[in-house]
Amino acid sequence: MAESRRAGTSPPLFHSLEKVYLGSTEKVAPRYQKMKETFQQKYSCDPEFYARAPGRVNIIGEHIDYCGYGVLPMAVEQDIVIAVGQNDKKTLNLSNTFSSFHDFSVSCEEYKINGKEWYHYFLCGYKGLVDYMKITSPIGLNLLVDGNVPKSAGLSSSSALVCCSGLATVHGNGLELSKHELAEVCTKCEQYIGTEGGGMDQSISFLAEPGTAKHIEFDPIRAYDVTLPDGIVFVIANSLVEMKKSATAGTHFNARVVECRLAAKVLAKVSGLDWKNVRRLSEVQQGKKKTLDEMVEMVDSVLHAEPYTKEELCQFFGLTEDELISGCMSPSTAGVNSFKLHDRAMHVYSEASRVFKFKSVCEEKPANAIQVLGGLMNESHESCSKMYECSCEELDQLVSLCRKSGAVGSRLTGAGWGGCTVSLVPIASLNDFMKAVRDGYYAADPDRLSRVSESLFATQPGSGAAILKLD
Ligand code: A2G
Repeated sequence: MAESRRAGTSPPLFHSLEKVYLGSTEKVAPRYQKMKETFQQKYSCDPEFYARAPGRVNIIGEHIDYCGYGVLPMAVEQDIVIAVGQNDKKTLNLSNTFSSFHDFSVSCEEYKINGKEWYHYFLCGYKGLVDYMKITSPIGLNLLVDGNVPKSAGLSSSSALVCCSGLATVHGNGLELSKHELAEVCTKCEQYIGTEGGGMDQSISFLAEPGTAKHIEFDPIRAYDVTLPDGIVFVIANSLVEMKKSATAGTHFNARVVECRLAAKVLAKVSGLDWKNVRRLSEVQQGKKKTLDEMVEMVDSVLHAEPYTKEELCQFFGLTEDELISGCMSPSTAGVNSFKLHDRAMHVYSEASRVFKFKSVCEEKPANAIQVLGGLMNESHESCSKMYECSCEELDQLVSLCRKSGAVGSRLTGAGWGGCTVSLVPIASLNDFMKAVRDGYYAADPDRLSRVSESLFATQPGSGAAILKLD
């Protein structure tokens, strides 16, 4: 098993454009030049450095990172870049190259994270790192943000901004931190904005390396190279249904986190474990020393398929409703009263098992590797759609069109409820595939068609976050 690097020996942070963009600088150099000019116009000086952090596509392992299980993503080329300079006014001056994201200035010592505007994601990363690094007298920063990760599309644009902000904050204050530590801190600080996700997005944004997907495990974060088979390519197709994780967190994302937590506690109590301290489904597996297949059987025998109510759970645990809410739920989910514990736990244990199978097929390379990998991706989608209920009509439609158009496997990627699909496509059928998906999904609607070039594209594993200093 090829382990990339363990905590403490992270991939390097300082890079040249050539290394970050795999030699294709002609395409990206004008972007940086333009940022430099805009920065000069705004702040009357040159940026001192650029921080960049990529988005990601998750190949397999959905909604299991926050349950303690490993995932298998890769970085995409699309990223957030921040041009950074210091100021002596103790202010954070934030500007965005997209005019719809308005400028924002605040004291670098007194600010609030209490909204969902774009700069609050910057502030999450800023606060997380200032606190972690114990920076008592932060330096004022002038910042210009530019991003090309599609928004609300499941490619992790918001985490890329949080990670990029964390990196800009550390380096802008003249400090350094390993990529592993940056990933750990950025994972935690995203909770300032109210989502209770796991660490997948932040880990891959920092630890990605070109040419390899990563198997990422948590507590502590570890990243292992996964070499994908030759002769295939991953194609991303955006359904163009926007998934607003922050806006719908109460009903969708955070509710799933709570259902998984409650399922873990029920399984732990039935198994005689210390259920009050158990919070994740992986802890039940470890506590009982069972395989994932045995956990799937346990879910079937212990949890009923009908949704649980708060009343039933209170009775089962011997808790009052207030105790249940404060101990197991979260402010945004306090009003939820239907918990599909069986289906959510079934998804998590079976998906965790698919990640291990996917990884071992990549390592062992059997003759039918591509078919097996595609099959695992298809099973993952079915489980996301039916057991986890995080798909939507358009995603299901797109996945089935992708399969009919030559993909060996296709699934939603990221949180779901909209956003993108990822498909495994043999290189030999790539052109036919692209044409069939374009005609079948995008050409039917003028709005979709106008966005097809940024919505349907083949991707390869890109590089992780970096600091760039350009002449
Ligand atoms: O959904 C989101 O992208 C989560 N990220 C990520 O951790 C993972 O749970 C994913 C579903 O697999 C954040 O909450 C930042």
